[in-house]
Amino acid sequence: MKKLVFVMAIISLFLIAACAQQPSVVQPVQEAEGPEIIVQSQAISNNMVTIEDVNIDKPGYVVIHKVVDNAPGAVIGNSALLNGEAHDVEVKVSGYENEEELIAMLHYDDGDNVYGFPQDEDNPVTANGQVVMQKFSITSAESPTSMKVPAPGNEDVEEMVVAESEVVKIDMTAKKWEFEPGIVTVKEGDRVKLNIKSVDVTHGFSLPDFGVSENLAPGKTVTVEFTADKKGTFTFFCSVYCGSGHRDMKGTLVVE
Ligand SMILES: [Cu+2]
Repeated sequence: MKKLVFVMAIISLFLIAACAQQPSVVQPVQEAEGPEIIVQSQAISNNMVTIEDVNIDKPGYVVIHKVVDNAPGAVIGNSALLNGEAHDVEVKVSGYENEEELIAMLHYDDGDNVYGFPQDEDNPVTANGQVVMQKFSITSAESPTSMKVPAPGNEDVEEMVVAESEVVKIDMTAKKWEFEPGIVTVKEGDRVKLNIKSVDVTHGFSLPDFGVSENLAPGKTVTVEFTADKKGTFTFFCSVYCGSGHRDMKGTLVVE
């Protein structure tokens, strides 16, 4: 009899253990629509591109690329996204032209809340094996960044634009013998962060009007920071001899 009680006790213990290990009820995962991005070709002003619809399954970014050889090229702007859907997301861009084709692409944030790729692992979002991106065009712009000239007698507008200063992060590539983008447009008062990567040999990045001079070792991303505290058009250039085209390796910073 004692033995039977003992056996029963053991069996109950097993039963209790089995119950305890039963996984808590798993909710069927809501079948979310996959990540997507919808953007129309558009006329833009104030350097703002509007993305009609986005859907992303983790926090990330909508990133605007230039189109180079029919593929995504340099990044000219990004905006952070929360997990989920969003509509009419505005992205500040710099260095585009009228009629230019651009690509809007989704990237995930790697957890540091700062966009960077590939030096930061904010990788493109893929769905069904494809990068989630869409090409669109700037149909016309009131004031393309690369050609903006302050209109005389339009000071009010200029001042309103200047009021919204912020940190502007721009990814730039240095290679024989150009900087991409070659024209960077910011607003007076902006804190500018340039993430510059040389993709071939050692170059330099010199912007003497803002006291900036850095060496760019190949394959490394160097961040250059300055405050655009004066309006005007300034030249930046390669300061490390890099071959026959070195003297022409320059670009323009426009501070509006
Ligand atoms: Cu050079």
